[in-house]
Amino acid sequence: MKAHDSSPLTDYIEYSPQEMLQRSEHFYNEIKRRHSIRSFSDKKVSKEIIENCIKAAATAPSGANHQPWHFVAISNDDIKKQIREQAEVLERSFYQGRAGDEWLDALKPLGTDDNKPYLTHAPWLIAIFSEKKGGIHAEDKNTNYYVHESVGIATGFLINALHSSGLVTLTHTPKPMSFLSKICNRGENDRAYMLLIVGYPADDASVPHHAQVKKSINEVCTFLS
Ligand code: IYR
Repeated sequence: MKAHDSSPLTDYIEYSPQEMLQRSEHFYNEIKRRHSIRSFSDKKVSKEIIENCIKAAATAPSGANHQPWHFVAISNDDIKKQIREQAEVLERSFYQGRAGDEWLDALKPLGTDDNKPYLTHAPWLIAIFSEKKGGIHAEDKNTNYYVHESVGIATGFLINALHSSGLVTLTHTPKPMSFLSKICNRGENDRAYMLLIVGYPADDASVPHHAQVKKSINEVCTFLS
């Protein structure tokens, strides 16, 4: 490698192969309990928990370490109401024809429709934005690289952090999402990537059977050994 400033890796922990196997099994068992939830309780969640999860998300790898993301964490009732109203307008046109028959058929087993009560019931909405220009310092305006991949990885970290904290989430992508930039006061450089709904499940929360069908390891993975 070419000369560059660095410091020794001091926080790596090497586990024995046996412990590694146990940890990998444990992680799998934990993450497979994550489900997309569409019925939320209005029970409050502290800002500190959300902040820690966003701090975890923001450790994700990114193109040239530019960290091309911004998170807007919303617990304000008026703002949640605005988001719900505007999202439901878009969802109505989606379900009334814009989606097309094939897409609507694919969604039938999930039971979704244009009503999005969780947008006002859940204690937190986290709007995730990707940034076209940026850099390692927040004020930089250089080109960002692999923006979609980077923000996708950070979003995965965030979902995992929230799940590990004991919360449930829903990934929501009303289309087009530009209304979120306006409500959240994000400028031209930011593009809404996803809206995460975060909180406790309602007592009657359920998981569609369709969402429980997971492909087997042989279907999703090929080992070339
Ligand atoms: N955004 C719509 C539709 C929707 C689309 C997909 I692809 C899903 O996996 C689930 C829903 C909605 O939220 O209802």
